[in-house]
Amino acid sequence: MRIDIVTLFPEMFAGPFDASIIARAREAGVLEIAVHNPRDYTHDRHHVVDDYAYGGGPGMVMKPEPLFECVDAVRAMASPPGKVVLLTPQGRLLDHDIVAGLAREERLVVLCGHYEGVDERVREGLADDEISIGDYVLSGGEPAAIVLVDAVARQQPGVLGSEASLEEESHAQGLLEYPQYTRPPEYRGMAVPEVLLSGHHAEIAKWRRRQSILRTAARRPDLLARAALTPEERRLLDEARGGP
Ligand code: 6GU
Repeated sequence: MRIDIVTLFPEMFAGPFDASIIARAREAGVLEIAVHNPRDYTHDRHHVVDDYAYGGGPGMVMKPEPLFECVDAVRAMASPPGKVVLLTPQGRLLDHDIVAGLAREERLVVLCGHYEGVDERVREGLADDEISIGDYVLSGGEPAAIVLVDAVARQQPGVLGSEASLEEESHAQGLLEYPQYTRPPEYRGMAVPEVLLSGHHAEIAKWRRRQSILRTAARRPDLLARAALTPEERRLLDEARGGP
């Protein structure tokens, strides 16, 4: 998969893309990342990328021409042209299903918004999709692009140790992760649950599944509506809630 990032701050990506999972995906050849600056696609002496808002008001707006010209040039650098994703707090909220969908694309072009926003014609005539990473405002789309690239990179085949770990992961199942422990068996008076030390794999799997369900009910009840639970697991939940 190839991801092209269009940003006024290419330097923000140097660290994050050279470590951990993203670096591993790039080294494995399953992910190619290129970063581009729309400022390089201006034609005036001062390389102006923003301007005052028509109608007045505080803050600057990203001009359409550098973004359109940059994206045109970037799309011509490789094929397929790729879906253009605008990162904006007005986008649809990123979740596992959106990540899984984007991860199946052969190519993405990711636009990082800045200043008070981008000229509306960028949404209208350039963006195929608009995504937000949460209900708070970032200074720009760059941290969101790093989040998106990380989430998409770990879905690429061969990036995680085993393919099984992807399906087991939190959110892939619509549930939160079960509690994890490593050595020592007791630390500062806190003991590892006995079942995990028992070596009974079926019992361990049962305990983990139960913990996932109870933890999701306690912390993220909104997720449970969509989780695939057996009738028995639904009963466990009702019991935990003090229901029938
Ligand atoms: Cl994608 N961009 C900005 N600027 N703020 C955000 C965001 C994106 N997602 C959440 N807040």
